[in-house]
Amino acid sequence: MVYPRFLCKDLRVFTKAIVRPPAANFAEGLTTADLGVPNFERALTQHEAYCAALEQCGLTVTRLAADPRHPDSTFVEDAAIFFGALPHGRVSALVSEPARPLPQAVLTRPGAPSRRGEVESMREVLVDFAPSPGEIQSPGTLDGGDVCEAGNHFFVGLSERTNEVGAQQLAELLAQFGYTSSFVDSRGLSGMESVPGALATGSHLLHLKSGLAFLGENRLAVVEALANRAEFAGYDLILVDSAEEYAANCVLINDRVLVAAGYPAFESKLRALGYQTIALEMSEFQKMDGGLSCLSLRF
Ligand code: CIR
Repeated sequence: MVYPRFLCKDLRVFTKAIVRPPAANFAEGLTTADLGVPNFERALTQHEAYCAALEQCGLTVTRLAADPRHPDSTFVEDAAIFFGALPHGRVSALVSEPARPLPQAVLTRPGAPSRRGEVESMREVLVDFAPSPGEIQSPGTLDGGDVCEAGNHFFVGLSERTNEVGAQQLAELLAQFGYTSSFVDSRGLSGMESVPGALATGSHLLHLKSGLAFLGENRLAVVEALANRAEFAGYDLILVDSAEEYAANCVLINDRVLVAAGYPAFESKLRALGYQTIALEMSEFQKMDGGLSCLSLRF
């Protein structure tokens, strides 16, 4: 039997997403990008288009209230991680068992002190979705942007935001649910060029998922700086051209892939492989070092 792409055994089926629109003081968040000050109205418009795309992918979207106490709080992905409750076997679960298990979640401990308060707001939100979340504890730090689910394996980036203690705590929590993990040290990467499509950070990856995305079917989109890592041996790599590095942060949701608009070579590669893409304008979030994945929690 041939299953549609979104029922492939290494893929999760997503039904919900949590987002938080940017607050009016969004430009006061952290950034290393030298791309100018974001325009708030344009950011709201881009965020609304992003939510519409999630709905187009079949997700029910919960929109939280904007939170001006935390200017980076629109990047909800960094405050929590969601994963399935069971080791996968998702196809058989879907085909034969209509009842779906509750999602599991972990509250993170963001590496940037200015973002730690976002977790307390997220704790209140999770009550409705994953009532007993695990939690990263001090001295561990971990940002959701460093956590890349690839079927029943997780790649966890060691970055300026995520330390070994936090990564190890997450690996232990995930192992309780049958997932394996490996760590990918993305600190000190260099060689990325300062061209418009290069990562906003210019010379380094803020998070692992700034340069890596899992696209199901054993495929990873990767920037050149990560392409030769032993951790990714055995995967089919879709290389993101150096002029289009920002596009690596794409998001597979059921049978579609959200991609940043303006990166035609990468989008063409995906389409040639049979993916249906939805291109979204991200300019205002890119100015704050944000990418597509960080604007939502999907489960
Ligand atoms: C920060 O520096 O924390 C935010 N301005 C951007 C976070 C982007 N998050 C992500 O890529 N997961």
